[in-house]
Amino acid sequence: MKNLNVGLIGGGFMGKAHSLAYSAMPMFFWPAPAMPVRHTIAEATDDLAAEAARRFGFEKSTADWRKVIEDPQIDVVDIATPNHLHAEIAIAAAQAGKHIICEKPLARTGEESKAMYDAVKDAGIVHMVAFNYRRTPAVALAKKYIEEGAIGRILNFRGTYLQDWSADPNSPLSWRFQKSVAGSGALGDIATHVIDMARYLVGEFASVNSILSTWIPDRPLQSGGADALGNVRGGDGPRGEVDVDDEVMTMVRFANGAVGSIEATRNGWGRNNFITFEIHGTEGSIVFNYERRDELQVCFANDGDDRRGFRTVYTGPAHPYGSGLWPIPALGIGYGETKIIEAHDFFKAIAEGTSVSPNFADGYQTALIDDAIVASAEKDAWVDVPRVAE
Ligand code: NAI
Ligand code: SOE
Repeated sequence: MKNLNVGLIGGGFMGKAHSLAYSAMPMFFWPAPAMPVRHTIAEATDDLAAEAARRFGFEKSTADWRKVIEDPQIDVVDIATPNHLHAEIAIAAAQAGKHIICEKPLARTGEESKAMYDAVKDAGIVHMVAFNYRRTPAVALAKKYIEEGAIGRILNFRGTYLQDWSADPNSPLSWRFQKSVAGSGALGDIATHVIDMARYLVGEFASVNSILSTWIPDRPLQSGGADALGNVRGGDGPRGEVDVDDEVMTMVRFANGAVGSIEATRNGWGRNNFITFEIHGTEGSIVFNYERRDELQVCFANDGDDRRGFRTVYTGPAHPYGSGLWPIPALGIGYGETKIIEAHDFFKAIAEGTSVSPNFADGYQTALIDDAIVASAEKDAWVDVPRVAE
């Protein structure tokens, strides 16, 4: 079992989640495909980097992410910074021959995403984009049922991602509200997770017809780079313009003939991490709600007329990733577990010299869908989605 040295760039929310995954992955999945070694962490300043190294268990720290890329001892570069840095770091890491896991959205635009995809293809390294929600066991179980034909041909996908952490106008103007940093708002930040699951479960998007809305046009300026996700409030000080969307709604035509809708907002009071989908097929239906993520609701048309209805399957050892997780269904799958599974599958691909999904091709395809949604909202019309060339 090989040791692989990780250089993690960004020690915020995702720095924490990824560090936890590297330490816990071998405890869940044993024998591990390879042992992640928390080698170097990069942060925006020396102090932040040193603190992050101590907190997250890294041997070394730096305020210059380029040092991570240049270090011949680093095998894996993990990009957990705000979105505007993803492309520059990933392209440099690919050119240095490092395996890369990059947080979502892959980049701010389709154009940036293409440059990243081209760089990893040329480098021949293992690459992954961190759409971790498809690794929730219940979502992977939905995929298994669909592939087995349990709900027949898919007719319709209805997906949501609803949150309320920025519904307060005094929630600050963090990097997530700045187009130059984030690229887009709820679209790139959260709708992309549902787009990823829709591609995973239903298939490629053919065209979209969309509405983007910005409900809160300005917010209090904040000091410091990290986004506290609404857990601090600005005061009466200066405010700055929000130049991204707060909400996205889109209708979807899938290439296989299915239709669908996706809605995402960060202004839905009372909603926290309300990622849901309902899928109707010719032979049954599947419903998932991340806020009850141990559960998958299923209804099969061939159940007798007198017993047809939704029933609940609690994921456990009999289901995807079950052998590595907890021994009894409904003990509780958490956000951390999705990241542990993600780390496992990424390290397995590196150890076996294979590829993993979702990868930069998937991240680029999702960015092309995002671009089409923006164009559709601007034109108030259906827009075709181009496909990433193989
Ligand atoms: P955050 O704001 O909590 O943390 C970002 C960190 O990056 C901050 O600590 C900041 O100081 C650091 N940073 C900024 N410039 C840097 C530089 N030049 N070098 C090194 N570090 C630098 O942000 P968060 O929530 O961790 O988001 C990071 C990325 O992860 C984003 O792309 C976001 O979209 C994605 N994300 C994905 C999630 C998922 O469920 N897959 C959940 C949350 C975020
Ligand atoms: C904020 O909307 C956020 O942290 C997103 O950036 C993540 O991708 C999502 O999983 C949780 O919410």
